[in-house]
Amino acid sequence: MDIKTVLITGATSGIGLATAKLFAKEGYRLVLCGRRLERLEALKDELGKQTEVCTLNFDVRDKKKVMETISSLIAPFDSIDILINNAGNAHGLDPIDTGSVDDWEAMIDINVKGLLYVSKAVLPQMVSRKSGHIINIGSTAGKEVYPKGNVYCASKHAVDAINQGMRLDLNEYGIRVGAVNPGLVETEFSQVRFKGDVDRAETVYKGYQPLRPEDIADIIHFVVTRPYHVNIADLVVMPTAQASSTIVKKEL
Ligand code: NDP
Ligand code: 8X3
Repeated sequence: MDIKTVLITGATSGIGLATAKLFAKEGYRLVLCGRRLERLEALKDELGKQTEVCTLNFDVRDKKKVMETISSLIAPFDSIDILINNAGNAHGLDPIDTGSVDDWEAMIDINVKGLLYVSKAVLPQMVSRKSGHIINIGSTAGKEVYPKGNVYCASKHAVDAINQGMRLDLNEYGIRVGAVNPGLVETEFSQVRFKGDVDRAETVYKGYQPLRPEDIADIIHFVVTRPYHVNIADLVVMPTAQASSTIVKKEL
């Protein structure tokens, strides 16, 4: 059987981690990326018992390192069939007039520019093979703007536009491009957004059943296992308790 190679950014936590675990169980060859080296090493030990695993340690903001690291991949990891552009976070939840410029820059540099750097590093091989699959992890925040979401929502609207642009420009090469846009998923996302304030982060997911990262991993797996003529172009998924970014039925 032809073993497919999947590169996942942000594999050290949350959605990326759950996706790495599911894909390892399903026998995919994995290239797992993140900044936290100790987590990457632990993952390689754990998932390496199930499949071939290679880890890449870089900050997606570091353009040079992204390019060098991905181009240094050797066989059998050097031919990426599926790219999951997942790395990203929100930083802060503040009105536009008081928001931190550092937070704004982090979100634009990571969620938008980082996604572009990784894609730029992987795309030439997909184009020359005339096959491949890119899954961009967007968000409901890329579909609607909510109060104090300003720049995070802007970064995810950019991902939405990049997803559409990639699909248009890569159409002639037969490359599949699609986005998965989740609503509220309980991961380390809110801990990062609130700079380590675990209590505040927990309140985001209290009083209802949020999505679990495994729910998104299942969906990503469904997306990649469709026959090649089927491209799930843009998928939005929310917890049943969530109707929009601001309407969540909570029982507190
Ligand atoms: P987590 O905080 O649990 O995971 C974020 C992942 O991104 C980590 O593995 C982290 O790894 C990686 N990452 C963050 N910054 C960088 C960086 N500068 N360079 C490299 N890797 C980085 O959050 P989620 O799993 O929830 O988030 C994953 C994606 O899903 C994000 O794009 C997020 O916007 C999106 N999303 C999340 C939702 C949610 O409610 N949780 C809903 C909708 C979309 P490390 O720190 O080791 O580098
Ligand atoms: C994460 C979901 O609603 O916190 O993208 O922006 S939300």
